[in-house]
Amino acid sequence: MSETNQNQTQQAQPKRKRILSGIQPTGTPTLGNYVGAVRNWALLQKDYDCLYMVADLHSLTVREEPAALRRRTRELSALLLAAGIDPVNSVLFVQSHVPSHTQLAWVLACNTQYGQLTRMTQFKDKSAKHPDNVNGGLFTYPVLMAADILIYNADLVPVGEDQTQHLEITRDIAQRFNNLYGPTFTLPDGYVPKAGARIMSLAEPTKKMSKSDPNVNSFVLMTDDRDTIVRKFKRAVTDSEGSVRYDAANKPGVSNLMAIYSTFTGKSMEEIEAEFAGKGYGDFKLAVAETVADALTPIRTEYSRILADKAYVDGVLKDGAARAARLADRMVAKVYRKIGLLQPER
Ligand code: AQP
Repeated sequence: MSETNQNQTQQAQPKRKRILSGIQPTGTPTLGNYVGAVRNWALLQKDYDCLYMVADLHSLTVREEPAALRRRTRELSALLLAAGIDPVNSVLFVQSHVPSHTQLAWVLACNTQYGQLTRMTQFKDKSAKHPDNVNGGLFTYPVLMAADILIYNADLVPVGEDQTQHLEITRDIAQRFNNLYGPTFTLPDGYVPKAGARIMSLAEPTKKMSKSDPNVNSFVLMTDDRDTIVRKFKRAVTDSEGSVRYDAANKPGVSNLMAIYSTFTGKSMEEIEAEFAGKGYGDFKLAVAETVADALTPIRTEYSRILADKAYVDGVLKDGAARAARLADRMVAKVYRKIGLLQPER
């Protein structure tokens, strides 16, 4: 192909939209994190420019043991690589390795109203959950999240229901800033993945499955082995009716297991009901457990291999931070200029 033709082909390709998403190193990711986030992250790489962040600064809103936080940050990075995040085509980085996030967060905090932050339901929920540590970071968390997104001019942010309010405040902050200082930030949209059921706790199926839940039987970890997965599903809370039937309001336990099974098999609820008609919960739970174990086992094997190569993981994170910082630093310089901070001599 001639150079002119090649240039024309390149120009004809529409610019790919940019996605930013993060996960906190507050524990080993669960089946919920996998279905709701990580699995989709791997799939999105085909169609979008993706930046994926281990949100270590966000995790500080809850008290963390320093050595555990450090270890989990590397483990989580290795797990994301094992689950298919491609560090060449996507940017995988640790939030605190790109200091511009906190620089922008301060500027945005000065452009965010106290009243708006007090309306965040997650702040109210998390304050109730940790009444002994209702810290300022918990309150201003949405501002840091806004900075994470706006600093890259992300077009799309994959969000669960619990994060839609934070995306709204991000858009508000961006809009207000743009009105005051001229067009600066892209207003991001939420991205609802095609497959992304909300996975509930196996012990209390009206509560979402969470990696920081103190009850180890409430979750399946992405790194659990087959025996552990089977044992946890066998213990999953169901009901006394004994029939596999989807009814989220009255049979939350069974319905959650059906949602998990459906996610991995692609079967509809009707097909699952037909498959297990006349069978007990024992058979059903075993089938769900085996299906989940089949999906997670290759990731677990790859995870052990990658984690053993500490230099590789750290190298990926170093490269990711440098690539993210190139974009982020440019945005912070632009914002500083716009708001009137005197630029230092370079
Ligand atoms: N149960 C879930 N079902 C579906 N998706 C879920 N996510 C979390 N739990 C479920 C999605 O995982 C992504 C990363 O989450 P996070 O680590 O940033 O924080 P989180 O949502 O608070 O997740 P956890 O596991 O509940 O963490 P802790 O226990 O620390 O609070 C998000 O995209 C989230 O939607």
